[in-house]
Amino acid sequence: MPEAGQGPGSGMAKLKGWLLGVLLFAGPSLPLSVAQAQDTYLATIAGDGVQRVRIEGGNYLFNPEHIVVKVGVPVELIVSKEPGLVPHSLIIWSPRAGIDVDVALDEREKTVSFTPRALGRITFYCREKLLFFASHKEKGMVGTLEVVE
Ligand SMILES: [Cu+2]
Repeated sequence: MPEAGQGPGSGMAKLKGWLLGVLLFAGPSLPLSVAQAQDTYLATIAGDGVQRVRIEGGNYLFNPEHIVVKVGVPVELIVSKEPGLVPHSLIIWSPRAGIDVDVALDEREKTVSFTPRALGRITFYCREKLLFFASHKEKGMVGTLEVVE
C-alpha cells in the first residue's frame, strides 16, 4: 500500500497550507476592524452657545463616527481629513432638520455651521468614489449625527 504512507502526509500539508491561507487572509483585516471601533461624541455647548465638534475623515471612516448634538442649538463642525492623496468629503443632508452640508475635506481645517431643527438620526457620508471601485460610503465611510432634546 504505497499510497497509505503518502496520503496522510500530503493531507497534513494541505491543511497547513489552508491554515496559512486563512491567517494571511485574516491578518490584513485586523487593523481595519480596530480602526473602525470609533466611539460616540457627545457635543457640549460652549460659553458662546455653540456646539463645536471636530470630525476627521480617513480611509475609510469618520472619527468620531457617531455625534450627538442638541436640537435648536447652533452647531459648528470643524472638519478635516488625515494626510494623504485620497480625497474625502462630508455630506449631511436632512431638509427636515434644516441641514445641508456638502464640503470637500482638506488637511487644513474648515468650519461648517448649521442649527439642527428636528430630532432624529441623520446618516452622514463621504461621496468620493474612484473609477469602478466601491464608493467610500460602501467602504464604510459613514456616520450618524443624532439630534436629541
Ligand atoms: Cu472618503
